[in-house]
Amino acid sequence: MKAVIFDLDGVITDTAEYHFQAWGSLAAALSIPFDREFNEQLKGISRTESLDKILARGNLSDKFSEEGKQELATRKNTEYQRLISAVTPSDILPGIKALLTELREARIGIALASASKNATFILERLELAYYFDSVVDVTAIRHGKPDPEIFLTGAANLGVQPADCIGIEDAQAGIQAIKGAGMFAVGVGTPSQMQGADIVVATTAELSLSMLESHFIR
Ligand code: B16
Ligand code: MG
Repeated sequence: MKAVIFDLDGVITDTAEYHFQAWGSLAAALSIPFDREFNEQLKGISRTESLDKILARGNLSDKFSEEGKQELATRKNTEYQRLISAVTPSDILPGIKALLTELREARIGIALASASKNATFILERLELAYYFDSVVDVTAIRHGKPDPEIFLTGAANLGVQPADCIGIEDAQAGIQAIKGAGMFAVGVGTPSQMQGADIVVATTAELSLSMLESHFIR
């Protein structure tokens, strides 16, 4: 194992909850039903793809021009940025800071593969930017999760082979992307939400260097 490539939302910090709240406000304003089960489908996918799924659910896909959709996406992002502006290092999920410290000490590469255009801002708010050898620039990625491109780019940025990497994800689309990249996939959540993962942990508190090394198979 030469590198660990992390998802952000739902793995390093629970900004997944803020995405849920921000989309929930927009859906309510448009009278579109929105719940946690449906929200699972939005995890790991881009802002515009998320909006398309929400509008389709409300049968409103044809009601908005591209400009109108852009305006809705900006509205959601403004609310999301308001919520994440209050993020502090106390919002780092359990076990993550200790794992990052162990990985650095062991000189194992660390990359971030987040679909979020707000990822760098959030890492800075969490005071974790220092740990990352690479933060994949999502604006340069042509195909989002479940396509493996973002994880393959993370491995390339670190100069390691995909087979030597572990990817950690909380979304089904993310697990698919890790496996498509030929990496070992660690899922955070319930086994039913993490189909295809090589191992699943219920919470990030279970993650550590020794735990990852004991399960890792190339
Ligand atoms: P933004 P991840 C993803 O982050 C979220 O899971 C997903 O819900 C969100 O739509 C996407 O980022 C884009 O985020 O609107 O901030 O650009 O899980 O890949 O770290
Ligand atoms: Mg995620």
